[in-house]
Amino acid sequence: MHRLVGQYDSPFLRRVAVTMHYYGIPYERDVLSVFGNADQVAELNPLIKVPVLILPDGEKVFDSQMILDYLDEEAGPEKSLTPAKGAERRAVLRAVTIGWGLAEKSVALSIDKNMHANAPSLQWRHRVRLQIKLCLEWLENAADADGPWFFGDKMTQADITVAAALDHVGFRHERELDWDNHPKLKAIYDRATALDCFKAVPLMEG
Ligand SMILES: N[C@@H](CCC(=O)N[C@@H](CS)C(=O)NCC(=O)O)C(=O)O
Repeated sequence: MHRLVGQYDSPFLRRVAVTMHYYGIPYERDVLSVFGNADQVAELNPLIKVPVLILPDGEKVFDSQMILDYLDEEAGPEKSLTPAKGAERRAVLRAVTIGWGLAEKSVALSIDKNMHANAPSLQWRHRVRLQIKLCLEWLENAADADGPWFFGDKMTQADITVAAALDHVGFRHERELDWDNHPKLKAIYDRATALDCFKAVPLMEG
């Protein structure tokens, strides 16, 4: 059995978990916190980050992008949410990179609010907020005008990654996300989070 290490409040872990449900790859979870259980996480990943996926033979795969690469291979080319090659692959990975980066900035802002509440760097926070804003604008502009998914008729990893990132921004930094300015993203978010694979992985601490 695969073991997925981390908490469901991580947008990185969630995009992995949603993808595993979508591909029908079962897993058990080790609910470790990167702060509360830092020593245990460090034994699995020297970066002290989650998610970590432990394969049935004990191999450890970390960084969500590398885990998704492994899962795509397991799912096979017919079912893979990431096209195998060429311009189509690059387009999906480009959108995934911005969605993944949006998640990174959203998590960074949360950590900053928690750890530096008494001594915030306003200059740094301003920069992260700008990065979040620009990523949201980029994604809104890049999404297919007619939908229903980011790249039209076929759901891809872009939809899952972007929806997981939007969930985190909306949950942790509500005022950074004005849905009225992002109608295409709102439609993709609503459609993605209504899927069974998403509902199986609720955003929660733990
Ligand atoms: N690039 C990594 C980012 C993972 C990441 O930053 N996870 C957060 C939890 S949401 C974490 O472990 N943070 C601890 C830290 O950065 O020290 C990935 O995509 O897996």
